[in-house]
Amino acid sequence: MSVMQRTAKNTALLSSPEVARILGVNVATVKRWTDSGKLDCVKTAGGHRKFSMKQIAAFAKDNQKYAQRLSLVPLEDESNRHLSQIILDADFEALVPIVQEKAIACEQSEVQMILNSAYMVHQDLAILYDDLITPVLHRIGFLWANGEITISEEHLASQVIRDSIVRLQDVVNHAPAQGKSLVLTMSEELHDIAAKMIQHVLEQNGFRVLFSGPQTPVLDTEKIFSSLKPDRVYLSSTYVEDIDGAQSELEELVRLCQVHNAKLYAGGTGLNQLDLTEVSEQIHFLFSFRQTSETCK
Ligand code: B12
Repeated sequence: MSVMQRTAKNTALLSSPEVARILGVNVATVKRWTDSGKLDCVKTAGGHRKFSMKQIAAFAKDNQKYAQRLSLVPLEDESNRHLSQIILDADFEALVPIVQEKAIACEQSEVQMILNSAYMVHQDLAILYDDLITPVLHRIGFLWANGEITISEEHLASQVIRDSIVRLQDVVNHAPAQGKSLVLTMSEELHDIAAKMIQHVLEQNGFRVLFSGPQTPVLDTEKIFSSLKPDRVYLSSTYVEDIDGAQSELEELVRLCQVHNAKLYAGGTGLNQLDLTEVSEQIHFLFSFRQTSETCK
């Protein structure tokens, strides 16, 4: 199985032969480097050397000669060599159009491989979500609004992205669990990708998350508050059609959070449609996934 398939399959740890291929050396060299401490590895109970992408990235940083030929994706052609390099360089500006094209072409395993590799090298979901996934989704929305892709292409592409970020969770290192957060949208909301990303950022930071997903009937959540007792609530709102209905739901959420002593965070463009004057004191507004990550500190 190729490195690409393995990274796309969320196999977080690579074997010595795979690392040898990525670094362009033979297996004996990899073994020698690990024995001398030049290349970090973890050893399995059976004594086999295993490597995370982060360990390989650390090696590449200290050994520029090998960084030049580092290949996270198969080396067969020049475009893959380029892709490998921009992932390592965290060149998100260059990555965005590539991921967007692959999502529209429904190349799920390639999108997955890029996300997994980028995460394994950089280890920060909030950055990936702010600088890669959000711009990709915005571009997909723009192409649809401009009539350059059909609504069904937009559906397929956004589901490729959604699946990829969900599967990425298998390679994410989670801090030990603390606290309990409820992540929700309001009852008319079909957009749940931002909410998913909030869930992931919280989990990476060690929060246990109750994710109620799209179309949560907020007026019906009192029982959830009393039985599951979340200590934080994150509301994501992207699109509001029934303004009065959404306003009532927001006000009810503010009330429930006060009664049940839970902190309320909210973000998303849908909030721009609502009157926040009466409730702004009770809500912590968030504008990025980096900020969401900060709420965990
Ligand atoms: C994918 C998508 C869909 C998918 C959703 C799939 C899913 N499972 O989520 C489907 C196909 C279902 C869909 C349906 C619709 N969609 Co749509 N969709 C999109 C698209 C392409 C991406 C949305 C997304 O996830 N963006 C990524 C998130 C992260 O970005 P964001 O929403 O801008 O959020 C940012 C902030 O708001 C913040 N944020 C959001 N929530 C929160 C919460 C917290 C706590 C924090 C910290 C931050 C935060 O995070 C982002 C940071 O940059 C956008 C295009 C776009 N510009 O985003 C259109 C878009 C949102 N959709 C739009 C529309 C009009 C619709 C439909 C009405 C279409 C229709 N006629 O049926 C329906 C509405 C359904 C409904 N009732 O909700 C419009 C909304 C315009 C508006 N604001 O009024 C957009 C902008 C497209 C456009 N260019 O016109 N859509």
